[in-house]
Amino acid sequence: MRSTAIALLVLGMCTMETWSLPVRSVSVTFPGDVIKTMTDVEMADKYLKRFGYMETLQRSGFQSIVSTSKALKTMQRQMGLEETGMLDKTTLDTMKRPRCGVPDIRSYKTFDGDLKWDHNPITYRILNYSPDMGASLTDDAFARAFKVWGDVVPLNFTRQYEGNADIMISFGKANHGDPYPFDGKDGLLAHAYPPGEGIQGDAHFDDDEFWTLGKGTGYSLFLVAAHEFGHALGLDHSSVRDALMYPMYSFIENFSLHADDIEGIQYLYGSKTGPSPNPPGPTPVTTDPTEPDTPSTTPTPVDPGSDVCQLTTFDTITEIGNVLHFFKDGYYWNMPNGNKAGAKGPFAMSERWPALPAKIDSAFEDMETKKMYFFAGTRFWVYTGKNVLGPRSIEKLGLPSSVEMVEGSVQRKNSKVLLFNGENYWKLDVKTLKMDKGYPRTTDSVFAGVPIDIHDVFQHKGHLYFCHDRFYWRVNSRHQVNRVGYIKYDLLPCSDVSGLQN
Ligand SMILES: [Ca+2]
Ligand SMILES: [Ca+2]
Ligand SMILES: [Zn+2]
Ligand SMILES: [Zn+2]
Repeated sequence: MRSTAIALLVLGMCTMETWSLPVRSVSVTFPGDVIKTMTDVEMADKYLKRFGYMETLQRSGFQSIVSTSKALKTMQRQMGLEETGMLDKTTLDTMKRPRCGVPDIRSYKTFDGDLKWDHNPITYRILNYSPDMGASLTDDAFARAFKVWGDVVPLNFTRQYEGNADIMISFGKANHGDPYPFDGKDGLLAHAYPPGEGIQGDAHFDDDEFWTLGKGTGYSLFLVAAHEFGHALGLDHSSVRDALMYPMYSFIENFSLHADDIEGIQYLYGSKTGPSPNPPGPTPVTTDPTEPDTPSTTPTPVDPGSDVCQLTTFDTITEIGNVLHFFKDGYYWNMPNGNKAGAKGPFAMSERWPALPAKIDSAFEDMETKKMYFFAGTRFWVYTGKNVLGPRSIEKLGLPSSVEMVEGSVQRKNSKVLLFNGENYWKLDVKTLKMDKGYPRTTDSVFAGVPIDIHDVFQHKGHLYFCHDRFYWRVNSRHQVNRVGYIKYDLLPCSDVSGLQN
């Protein structure tokens, strides 16, 4: 019975392929290119067939108009739009939004029996990684995505590092080894197969997308994975707009499952019983600023004997002599490039820079003069070797009195230093200590995609790094975010995986 269902399912999904046979004189090369040359009607036709709203049989004339209108109404109902049966603007716009590649209407739905896993724990394996996110951040996103479901049903998920797992997770572009190619940037983001043997249960992510934590630019790997794992556990798309299983992507910062998702998964697997009755509530998401900038009123002194990997955030990070330095509560560590043994330290700041307070907000080294600039609150200090100037008020640099701290300072070319505060940044000429005209500018208008609530900015190996909570957003020379990751696991050689949940 099960194998029949799977065979039919595969058949049903394969029909998706028929539309891409050259119906007209459209040459199928890259799906993204095809879309550009298609008219809206053709695009809609393709969409309705691809996502299961319309048979792929070619009809003509009146019959075709009737079936298209009916399919449009079904699609509009599914998406929570007004059921006009017409290809209106709202419907077209909805069709153009990024979404999951799994059809909304599946042809095997009429068969008895639900596709679900008959064993527990369910195993998964991560076959490869996207270049956009650090491996540990990716591992963490997938683990959290499984936990979303594991919190409400009696299922456990075990990661496997080799061999065949129930849910094989991979990133791929365009043709990636199954009959449902991805389509370049945007459009289809990912797809997953319902439970079963072989490719069933597997989840594929389009590696032409930019995968991130979802704040700012890119798609949240966690949210898309949580949705796809819903399919991998046997769920279909929901027509409830706020449900995780709604087919369209939208970013939610404080994610929690919708009652519709919980009802769906508990219908398949029952509700969670036992000693820890986790009420369906907000699932902790590490993109939350769970550790907002600790103000200096509550300093947490670091035990000098302690390991840098026990820390989650730093007061500031900066390169001194091309070596990254990590500052926290009066101590600092440095991380020589390629030092496998780990960070050196902690060293007491008071020995090297005795004039400084324990908690600094920002620092940079002037590349030309090798002077060190430190910022704490509204004051700054300049160290030339052992000699110190300051503290002086940051207002002297031309910052308005409303600026209470410099959260990030980074030197660029020609003695120009960018000073960051809140959503803004200024450009300082470090030779004249005068501010350039035309500032402040809003940070995200220039560095698109970095979060607005950054608490540190530094430069490392030619890239800018914007920090928020434990994470960094790396920006290339064209001001584009090209990687997101954990500071601890990418810039420090920490490997304590348990720390991921802290
Ligand atoms: Ca599988
Ligand atoms: Ca895509
Ligand atoms: Zn989906
Ligand atoms: Zn695939």
